[in-house]
Amino acid sequence: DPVVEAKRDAGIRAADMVKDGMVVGLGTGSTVFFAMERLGERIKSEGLHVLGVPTSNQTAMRAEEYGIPLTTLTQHPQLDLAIDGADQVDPKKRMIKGRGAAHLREKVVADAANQFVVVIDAGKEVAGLDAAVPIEVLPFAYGSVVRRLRELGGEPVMRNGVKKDGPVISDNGNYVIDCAFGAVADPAGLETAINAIPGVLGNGIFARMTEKTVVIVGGRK
Ligand code: DER
Repeated sequence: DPVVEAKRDAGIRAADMVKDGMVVGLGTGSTVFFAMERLGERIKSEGLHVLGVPTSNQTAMRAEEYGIPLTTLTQHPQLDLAIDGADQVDPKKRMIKGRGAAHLREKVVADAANQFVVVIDAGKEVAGLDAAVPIEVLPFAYGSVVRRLRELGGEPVMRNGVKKDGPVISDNGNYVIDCAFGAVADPAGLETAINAIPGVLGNGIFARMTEKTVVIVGGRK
């Protein structure tokens, strides 16, 4: 499958940017897992010394499988780089993330990193961001947040489980809303406006870290 091969290529290239002794943010999703697999191989074959800060329970479990030692932001409040995937990336390296409902910790880890390495296949590249925005919401605040999102011009939809009835519960114990706004004309402005709503813990627009972002498109040098 050419998409899988592109994801693998991007992941390997990102993992090969890691230098001995680095502390690395580990994102969530199928593409970054290829980077983690490669890191595990490098630990075994080269004796690479690296520590990872995981952005989800799933990533923490994968890191254990691959033999990547883990640490925390308390131990390492600043990271050398973070490797993560994305759902949409525009020409200015602004992104929408959160398909995996891990975007709250992902943004914390990306913020803590000196460099943000995003690994994608070409299908994620868009001229303009227009995907529904994943938003992590305090369950207590669900009703009022829905109202505020509508006032912002959004169409909020609760993210329900597939193999679980009722709402998806994030690793942080919160709900996730997918909110469509159509074409997002001002990603940074919308990112801030959504986060200003009381009860919103975070959202999947990543528009404020483009300076330190490197995008690796699998299959393209
Ligand atoms: O949920 C997330 O933020 C993931 O990083 C997602 O955006 C990318 O997942 P993928 O690499 O499996 O497409």
